[in-house]
Amino acid sequence: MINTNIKLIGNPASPYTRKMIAYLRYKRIPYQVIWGEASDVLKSMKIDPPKPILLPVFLLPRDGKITSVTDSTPLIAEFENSYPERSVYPNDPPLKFINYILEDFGDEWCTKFMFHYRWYFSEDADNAGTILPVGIMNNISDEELAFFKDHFTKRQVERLWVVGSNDETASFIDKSYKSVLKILENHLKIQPFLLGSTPSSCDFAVYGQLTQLIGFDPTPRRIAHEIAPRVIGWVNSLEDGSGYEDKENNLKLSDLPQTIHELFQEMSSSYIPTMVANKQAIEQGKNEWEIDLDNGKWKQKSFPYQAKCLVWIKEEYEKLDINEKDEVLSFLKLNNCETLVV
Ligand SMILES: N[C@@H](CCC(=O)N[C@@H](CS)C(=O)NCC(=O)O)C(=O)O
Repeated sequence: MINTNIKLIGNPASPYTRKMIAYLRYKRIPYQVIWGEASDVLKSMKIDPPKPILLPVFLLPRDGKITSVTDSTPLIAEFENSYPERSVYPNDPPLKFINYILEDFGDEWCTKFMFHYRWYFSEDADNAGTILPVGIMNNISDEELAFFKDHFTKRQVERLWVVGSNDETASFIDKSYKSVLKILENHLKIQPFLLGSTPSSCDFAVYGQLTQLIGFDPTPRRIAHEIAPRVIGWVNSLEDGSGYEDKENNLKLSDLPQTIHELFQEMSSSYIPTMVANKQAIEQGKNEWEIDLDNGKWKQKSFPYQAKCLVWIKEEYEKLDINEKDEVLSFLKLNNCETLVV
């Protein structure tokens, strides 16, 4: 039998790996996960690594040859083309655009919660340092584990400032995490997924980060248990949505409940100003930047990838017709988010 399963290399503690596995399961696309250190796995398969090597790494045919590729959002877009059944995109173009923003919010802002809580407090860093190495190679000796724990922990703690987690931003990140959880908790009282009664790609993005925050790292897990039980239920079941009914998402942007407006209001004081400031810093050739936010200062290293995310958001916006743009712009303006597209 010819094996046509899609292969990916990942780590259970990688939020983007979890995003993509949950997506593939929901879509009922056959796949095989290779748990491992991507560079070693690729070397053993004689496949050139992607640049940079980020998780998960997919092995997909390109120009007739199996090639390593990364980046979850465009990969979902590619799979949606090849596997149109059980679409994770809303049919209404303005809502599809809102989904695109929320997917990016999950990938680029919620990941700051994840990285911060994983490595900022010693209890969490100790947990991650121990479990990360055994997550992909559990038959290592105590000495090897001690070596990898030390190596991983040092490397990641040193990189905290890259995502903007530091003593000045810690309480801002904590407030934003709690606020997002409370909004999602209220939202899930009204509908089962972010954009209606069927999962969209943004569900999988936010889900991916939350698998870690509520299932792996002790501090954010405790917080979620205190304030957001429905969010925990949502994450646990979205892990395998293969049995969810086939339903098209025919919701319109104008049907969105107040809770999604609240989520955008939260984003207007966190995700959006930091994405915009980061892009400006990149354009001005600055290596790092800082801005004043409502609840404190934000400081981080300039991140070229996130500047590109903003360009892609604008490209998606440009695909809308004039009436659709108007509708989206009124929604964004209502929630102070228009700087994302203007
Ligand atoms: N935009 C990428 C981000 C993937 C990503 O950042 N993956 C992390 C792990 S979850 C990674 O591989 N980081 C490399 C490192 O920490 O060295 C996506 O959506 O797939």
